[in-house]
Amino acid sequence: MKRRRTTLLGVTALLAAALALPAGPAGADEVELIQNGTFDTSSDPWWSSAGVTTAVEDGELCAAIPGGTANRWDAIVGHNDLTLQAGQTYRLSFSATGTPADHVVRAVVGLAVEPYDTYFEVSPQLSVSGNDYSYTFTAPADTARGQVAFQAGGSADAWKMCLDDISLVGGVPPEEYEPDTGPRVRVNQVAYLPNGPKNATLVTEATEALPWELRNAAGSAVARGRTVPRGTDASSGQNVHSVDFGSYRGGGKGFVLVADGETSRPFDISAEAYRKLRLDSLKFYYTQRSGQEIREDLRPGYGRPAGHVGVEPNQGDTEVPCLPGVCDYALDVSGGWYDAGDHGKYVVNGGISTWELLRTYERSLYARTGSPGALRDGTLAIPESGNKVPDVLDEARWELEFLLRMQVPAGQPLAGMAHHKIHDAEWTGLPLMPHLDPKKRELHPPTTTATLNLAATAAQAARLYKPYDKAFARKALNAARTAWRAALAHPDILPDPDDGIGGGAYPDTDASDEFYWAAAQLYLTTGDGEYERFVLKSPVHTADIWNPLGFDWQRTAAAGRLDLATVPNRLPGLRSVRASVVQGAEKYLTTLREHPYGMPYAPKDNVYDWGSNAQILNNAHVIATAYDLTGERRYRDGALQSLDYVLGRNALNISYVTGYGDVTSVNQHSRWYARQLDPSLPNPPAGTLSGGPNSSIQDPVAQSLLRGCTGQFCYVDDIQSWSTNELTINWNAALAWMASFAADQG
Ligand code: 9MR
Repeated sequence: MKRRRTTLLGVTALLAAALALPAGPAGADEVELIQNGTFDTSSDPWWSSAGVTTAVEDGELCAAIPGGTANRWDAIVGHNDLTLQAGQTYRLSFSATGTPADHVVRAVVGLAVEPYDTYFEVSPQLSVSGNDYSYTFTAPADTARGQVAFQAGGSADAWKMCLDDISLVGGVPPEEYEPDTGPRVRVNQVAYLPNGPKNATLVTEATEALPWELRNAAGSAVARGRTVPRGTDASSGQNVHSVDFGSYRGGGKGFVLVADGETSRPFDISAEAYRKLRLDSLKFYYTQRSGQEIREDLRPGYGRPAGHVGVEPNQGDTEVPCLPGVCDYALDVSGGWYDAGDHGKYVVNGGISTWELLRTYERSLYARTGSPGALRDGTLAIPESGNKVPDVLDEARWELEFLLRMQVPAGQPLAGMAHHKIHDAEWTGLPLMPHLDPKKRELHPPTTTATLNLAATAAQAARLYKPYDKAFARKALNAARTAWRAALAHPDILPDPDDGIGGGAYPDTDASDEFYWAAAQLYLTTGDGEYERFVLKSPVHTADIWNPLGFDWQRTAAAGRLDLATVPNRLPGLRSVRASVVQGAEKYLTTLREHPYGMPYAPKDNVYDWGSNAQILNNAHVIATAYDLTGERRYRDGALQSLDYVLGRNALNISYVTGYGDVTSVNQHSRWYARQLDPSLPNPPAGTLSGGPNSSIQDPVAQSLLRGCTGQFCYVDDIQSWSTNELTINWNAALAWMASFAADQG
């Protein structure tokens, strides 16, 4: 041990509050697991990986890290044979220096043996003068083969890392995580529309109405009123009041709302931000593209080489075999969008994402407030801009071409079906740029649900691309019809819920909603009696599909119903189809009115779903569609008000859209927007939605910080919290549709 004066950096800002808490109950049961973390005379039992030389220097363990390695785990200093207990809380602490400065070390506690599970990890950037680091986590499993490892590879140049006072203590009290939620007046931190609803929430102990004041950028009060006490909000556990300042019709930037001695974060009253968000939320897709270089001139700060085109170390998506025993051909399944923060590409999920983007475009053609020009050629700064095709269609086509490639070729068993997904044979760590992913890529078995996702979106594409590319429209329609017939012939080949190694499973136990969706799209495009009869006979057609959670990649009936209600067609009983959408909207409006945070989401038992932000936006989408159908203002206002929640009017006082609001999500789980792990990488681009609160907290970071969390609080903006803070193509599609709707109301 060397004596040094350092600052305790703690776990980054997010745990700062916890560190300020008094020490736990006497620490009597605390047990040190590390043998020799002080390096007074020797480095035993620490080991280092090949290429790393270590020496004890001045009471520290110093390691010469070679340059020119690709991954963090290419240069390791570690300690094995640790026994960890599931559910037990541990504190990992150490001090470290890095010379030259700014190199990153990935400190991992996990399994020392296959499958090398990570129980906890953190990646601080080291300084020359050194810092002390301390973190608390809860072990998710029992093992006697645990390990602490400091992974220091992945740097072009050689550097030196010195470690000291390494400690792993068991039996510590669990972390008390207290998020910094800022001022108690909660507003949409981005913008309210001048002619739209304006609502806010005040968190307070007060039970009687309080005065509020709206102030403009100059600090003058421009409106006043009184709050409405709402009691305890179940979704947050807080006592709250609501504020309605909708009677104010002025506009401008930099307003604040003041109540109970607190001043909200600033916001605009303007439609401008929504016109920008409409485009940014759609621009998100270009940077998710696989199989193509991302051009720095089109996305400054986000340029990168093409991923998975067969250039080493990638194995490429141009000739991908099936999992052993599934098929004996290989397919070119290059292109498409990466699903999320991983490098997988899934037909189920690619489907709903493509549908919602195409519906954003189709709404612009038919809705009373639609503005087709807003999505015209040249709006999204993509390589196809300038080809006279609306950019949103060019972007969606990138995915559609991939979906078509996933179809089983004629002459093969299950011809016409679609493979469920293609992804790595094993999960990879973070960060990892797409072009550096070395893992084997594999096609997974065809499923009925994937096949119907293909049928639905290819049929929808056939009508929308016809004016621009007749040959592509024909090709898409043929593929859709083929897929439809294949699905009818194999109606119950459902995805294996356990097929989740190296990629998501996207399981589903019921394909009747996918059948309905595909039949509806085929009918809307062709008018054929076969599809019409199927739609009319399907029990899904008349079922109440408007459940509290809303629609998503697994619950796709709405993707049929909403289009039947809004895309011109002559289906018998069309009136009741439209009426059913309005009934759904009424349900969600009732939820919204009863909710002190003004959102159309109140899941059963307050269990927030994985990706709750998108569920909320999709419920708002249903309300907005009721406005498109009826022109009634309450639906328009309800849909707009729902956006407030996602943009800051929430218990955490955070905007879940990067770049939109004063305090926003920026560390969404992604292998390439991994700035939190590697400062040379960017955060996600502006207009990226985070999944948001998820009561089931499946990842270790959420499990160590959020155990026992209430609804809205089940979220942390940490890159390793993949169950609360990922980005995905389907969630951004929900944002894009709603942003486009809002922009049209300006
Ligand atoms: O969004 C998906 C969520 O609804 C599921 O509950 C979860 C577990 O199956 O998977 C989510 O999807 C992930 C997918 O499996 C892999 N890519 C990232 C997706 C977002 O987290």
